[in-house]
Amino acid sequence: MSNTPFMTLERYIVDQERRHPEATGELSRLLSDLSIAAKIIARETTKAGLIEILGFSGSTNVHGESQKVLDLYAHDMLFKAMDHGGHLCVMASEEQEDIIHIPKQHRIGKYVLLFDPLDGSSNIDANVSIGTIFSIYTRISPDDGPGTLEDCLQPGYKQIAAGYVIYGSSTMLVYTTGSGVHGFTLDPSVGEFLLSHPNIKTPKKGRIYSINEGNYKYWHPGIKRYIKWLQEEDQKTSRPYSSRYIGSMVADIHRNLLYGGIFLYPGDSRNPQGKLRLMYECNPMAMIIEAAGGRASDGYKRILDIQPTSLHERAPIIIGSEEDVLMVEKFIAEADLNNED
Ligand code: AHM
Ligand code: MG
Repeated sequence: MSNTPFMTLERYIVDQERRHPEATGELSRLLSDLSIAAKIIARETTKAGLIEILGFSGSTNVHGESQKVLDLYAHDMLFKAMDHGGHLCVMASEEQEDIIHIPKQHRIGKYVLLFDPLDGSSNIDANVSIGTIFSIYTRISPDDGPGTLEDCLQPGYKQIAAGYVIYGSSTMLVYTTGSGVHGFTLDPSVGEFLLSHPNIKTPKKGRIYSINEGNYKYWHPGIKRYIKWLQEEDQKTSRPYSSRYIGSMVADIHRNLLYGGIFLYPGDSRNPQGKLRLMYECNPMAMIIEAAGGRASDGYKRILDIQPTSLHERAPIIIGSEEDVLMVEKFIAEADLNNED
């Protein structure tokens, strides 16, 4: 018999709350609502390959079209699961340009929810893992009115919780409220998330690097030199590293969280701010990785310290095992010092 306690996500959340008598239970209910949306999205993503066969989309059978349907489905599902709980004052989604207000008929709460409903969705047709990412803040606007853009534009260090759901060979929900990162695996037969990865700690140093090497030509010289350095042989520093790149941020970072390693989506000469969105992708992942003992930076400063100025802004990101991220920062600083290009 295994020693792992039988712990559903619901029970875990309630237990955590009991340890903090000052907690009102609102955040717990919010997380619980999120987990329901995650279960429904998981159910739909596992049916993705059947869309054409069963005609679920009701429209064309073009591959790109069915991915878009699922993206929007996930966005709608999260909105519908979260709009009426009374915990939120405003939401924002990678799929929608403006902030999302809570419908007038529902109670307004003190929390702010930002989410990327289906990250890595270009991978759906190839049956590759994708994910939902979420980020939670406490509102800063007066609590007698609707939430505002300013509530959404808070720096990442102000997040009070963050997490992701990975839809892979199994569905997992991983979240943190700042102390400890906890992973729950969905048992599809009973429809419950069960604690499978308590208190995840990421190794201080890994042996895996994840980056889109097709962009090599456009990288900063420090990144170029760092990646070449990783490929050299040196037993003392466990080089060469292995290269693993799925092209699905949640999946790449989830693997590196468990095994150790580094994920990079740097800025480059074509896209100085990189590709990934600060509010929906970089900040929540940075909070999780830091809570697991790792590090997340844009090459110069901590991701969580960036002051956002717009909802959909992008940021370069270097994230993972602490020693590996520090090493990239060192390569970048050296290249800048020597004026390399
Ligand atoms: P998306 O939000 O449109 O799905 O794009 C984000 C995804 C990330 O999951 C992944 O890390 C990245 O795009 C991959 O980009 P690229 O194909 O340029 O390597
Ligand atoms: Mg995304």
